[in-house]
Amino acid sequence: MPATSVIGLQWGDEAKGKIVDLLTEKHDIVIRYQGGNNAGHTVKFGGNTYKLSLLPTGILQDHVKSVIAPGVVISPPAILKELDTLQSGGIEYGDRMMISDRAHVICPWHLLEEAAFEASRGGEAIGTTMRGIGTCYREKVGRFHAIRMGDLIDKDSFAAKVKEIVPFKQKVLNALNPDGEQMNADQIIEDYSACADRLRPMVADSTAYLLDALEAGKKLLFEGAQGSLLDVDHGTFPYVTSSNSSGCGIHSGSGVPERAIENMIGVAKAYTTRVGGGPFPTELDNDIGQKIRDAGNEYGTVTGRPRRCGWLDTVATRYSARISGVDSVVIALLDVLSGFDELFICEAYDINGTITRDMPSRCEDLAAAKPVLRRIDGWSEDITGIRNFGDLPQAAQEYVKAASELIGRQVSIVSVGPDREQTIRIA
Ligand code: 2SA
Ligand code: MG
Repeated sequence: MPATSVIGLQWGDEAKGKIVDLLTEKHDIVIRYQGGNNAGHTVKFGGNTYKLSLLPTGILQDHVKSVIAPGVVISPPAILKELDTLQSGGIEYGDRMMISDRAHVICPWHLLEEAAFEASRGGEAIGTTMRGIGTCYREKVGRFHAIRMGDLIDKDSFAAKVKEIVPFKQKVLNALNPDGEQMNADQIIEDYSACADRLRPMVADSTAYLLDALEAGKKLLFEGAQGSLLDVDHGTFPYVTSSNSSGCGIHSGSGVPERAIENMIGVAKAYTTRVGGGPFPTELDNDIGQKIRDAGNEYGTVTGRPRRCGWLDTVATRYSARISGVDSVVIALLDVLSGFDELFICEAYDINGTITRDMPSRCEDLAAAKPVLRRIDGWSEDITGIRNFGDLPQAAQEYVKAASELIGRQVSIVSVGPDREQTIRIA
């Protein structure tokens, strides 16, 4: 089995980090291929909690090489801060970190522009993480004023680019906000060049490396960030992130052919969360939603924002599983649903009187969608210590079976807590 991939089937935060960490043991290389430090992965083991943002989860295990592929956008100060935090927590990364020279660089103007754009949208704001993700990707796709890691580590070329870009960007920013921050090109060159000096040994042609590794029989693990419904092409546009966060982004973001992936694993929470704006048909803006938020500690890993919570939506997760060709599904955080009298799973949408199981393409239609709900008995037992599917309360087993049937995929793992051991494998 040359390559495995783990992707989120919802709007992110599906507990992909835990699943990637579990699978890492049997892999040689873990790859991030899209997104940037907007992602937040929490991994717990050995009594420690590690919060990762831009770094692949593989960085936590000694035998693994971690690769940041061309499709990722990189903030040099943020990646160094993350590496330093890990090192002070006892994780030695040494030469286990590789960053593609093709990956694009997030620069200070990207953050300033994003703040101005989001403010100008008022109530229609996307609710981004404000990390300059979308504005950096816009430059890449626009092929104008873009800087890649290969440019960053070339001192003269980088300085020349910054000197050209900063006055141009300042004019745009001043037009948007005359009282806004004034950038200092020399300071940016100095700060980023200091970062470049530390990052240079890690920057390489990751595409050639991965293709060679594949031919040599190494085992690759692709780690998705955010969730499929935030995919810029297939998600709930415009309330999405700016990369292909479904399985569709693996090939374009890494340069590794799609056919190398033999196992596509989709991760879904037993309920749904969303952070940021945009329609959310099964949202529970009430005490039940609050109870889920409290039990699941549903707050953004990066921004600390409370996540919106709701019932499991299998119109959305089925769609995600189909577009990415998911082989099996992980149902995560099932333990959070203990203690409810009854539970509901959305099996279809009622959009202005039309019942559908297909995901609408327009946000206006998704906003109008009323969930058609299937009622399932709840259970009261604490299930965090259970390790066999048959030992789960009957109602919890029924819940997982209903989810599997409605998503249309077999469930291979049920997660009942954040620790590695709190995992139920289903053959
Ligand atoms: P952006 O910053 O341009 O990617 O924001 C666009 C939308 O994508 C959402 N988004 C996320 N949703 C869930 N989790 C994410 N990562 C962090 C986490 C988020 C946090 O793990 O908790 O800490 O707030 C993530 N990253 C981006 C974002 O909310 C916008 O809706
Ligand atoms: Mg997260």
